[in-house]
Amino acid sequence: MARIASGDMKERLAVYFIMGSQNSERPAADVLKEALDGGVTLFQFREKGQGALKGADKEALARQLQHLCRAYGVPFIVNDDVELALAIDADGVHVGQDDEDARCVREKIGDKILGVSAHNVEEAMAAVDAGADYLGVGPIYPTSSKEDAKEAQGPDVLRRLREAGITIPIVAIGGITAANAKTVVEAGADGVSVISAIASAPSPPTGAAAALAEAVRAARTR
Ligand code: 3NM
Repeated sequence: MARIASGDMKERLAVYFIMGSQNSERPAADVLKEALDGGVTLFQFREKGQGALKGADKEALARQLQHLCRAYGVPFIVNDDVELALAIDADGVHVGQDDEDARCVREKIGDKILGVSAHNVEEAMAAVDAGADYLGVGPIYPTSSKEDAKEAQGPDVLRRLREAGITIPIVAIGGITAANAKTVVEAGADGVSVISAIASAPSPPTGAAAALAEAVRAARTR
C-alpha cells in the first residue's frame, strides 16, 4: 500500500466526524451509522476524557465502529493510540502536539494515514517534516468538546498557514457548524472536522451531516 495521495486526502477531509462513547448519550454505533448516511467522509475514533472506555471495552467499540465505516467505504482513524490502530488494522492515526511524537508514529504505522494537530506555522512545518498526511488546525471557534482546548484562533490561522507555504491537506476544527463551514473553507481548509455539530445534533444526525457536506461542497466550488 502506498501513502494516500494529497488530492484524495483533501476529498476525504470534507466532513470529518470525530466521536467517542463520551460524546453522546445514544449508542455510538447508532450515531455513526446515521452520520454516515448523511455523508460523513472520514471518521476518527476519539475515546478520551471523562468516562472514556479503556482496554478491551475500548477495542470492542473501536472494532464495531470500524466495521460500520468499512461498510460505507469511509476510512477509520484512531486518535492517539498507535497500539490499538495497529491491533485492529485501522486506516490511520491522529496525534496532537502532546501525544506521541509524529515522526515515531509515522515509523510505526508505515503508509497508514497520519494526521497531526497544529496550531501555528512552526508546528505545521514540523508536522509536514515528520510525515503528516494532513493537519488538524484549531480551535477555530470556541469549543466545549475538548477539555484542554486552546483559545479559539479564528479562521485567519488557516490563511496564515497557507500564506506560509503549507500546501498539505488541512481540516479545520473547533466549533465548526454548517453555518461557518464556508468561512473556514474559504480561509484555506479543505474540510471541516466536528464532534458536537453531529454528535449533539437532534436525532437522527443524518441531516446535520448532510448540511455540513453541502456547505463544504458549495464553498469548494467558489
Ligand atoms: N481538537 P466540536 S478542538 C478534538 O483544537 C478537538 O485541536 C481540537 O469539537 C483542537 O466540533 C476539538 O464539538 C473539539 O467543537 C472539537
